[in-house]
Amino acid sequence: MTIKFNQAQLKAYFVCGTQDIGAQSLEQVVTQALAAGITAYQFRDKGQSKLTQSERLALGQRLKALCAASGVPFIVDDDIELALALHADGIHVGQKDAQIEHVLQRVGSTMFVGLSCSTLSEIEQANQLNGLAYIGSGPIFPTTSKADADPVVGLTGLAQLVQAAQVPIVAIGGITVGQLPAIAQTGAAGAAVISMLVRSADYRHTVQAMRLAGAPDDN
Ligand code: TZP
Ligand code: MG
Repeated sequence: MTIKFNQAQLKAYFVCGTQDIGAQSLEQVVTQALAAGITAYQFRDKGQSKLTQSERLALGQRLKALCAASGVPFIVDDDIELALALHADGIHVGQKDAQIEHVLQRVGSTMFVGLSCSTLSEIEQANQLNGLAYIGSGPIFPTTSKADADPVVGLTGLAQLVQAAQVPIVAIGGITVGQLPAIAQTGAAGAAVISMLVRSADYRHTVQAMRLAGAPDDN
């Protein structure tokens, strides 16, 4: 059974692939993140990943099962075929990835769809789409986790994107615990992070800070 989208899932959105964690096990990292209370997990295995497609499929199956056991949506970055093979709950696509209209048409009835938008014109185009669940906007601050990241959006820029968008926005890129209140102030539904969590010495404390930022959720 797939997990349906709701906005509270954007509160503590963890993005991670093997390229982000050195020699650690991704299953162990995701297990810890789930135990700490993340509200969504995105399997983004790309860039410096050393996995073959069949290894990615096998690992993805195990990660999907871990998420399902915690009732947390499992979202695949970018790869429609992988998302379908894994019966993912959601797929996230960037502006440079597959055509969003095509993605919505192909998988929109079986999983929820998120799209990256970092400019007002991208938001305006996204507002024309039918069935988009959420938008990911960033990088809000400089990031070392994405080589081809767009120019920094900043907090003022984020607030403008949130104002313009017709679906909830999750902020991403260079977010630290200290910035969570300012992110929430923009009206963003939550934060999506790589480094803040994988470099944290205390996952529970970090995830709690994400969940407590902004309006209270119902968890
Ligand atoms: N998209 C925009 S910035 C980014 C992605 C995937 C990387 C976010 O990683 P970090 O470590 O939280 O800055
Ligand atoms: Mg992408």
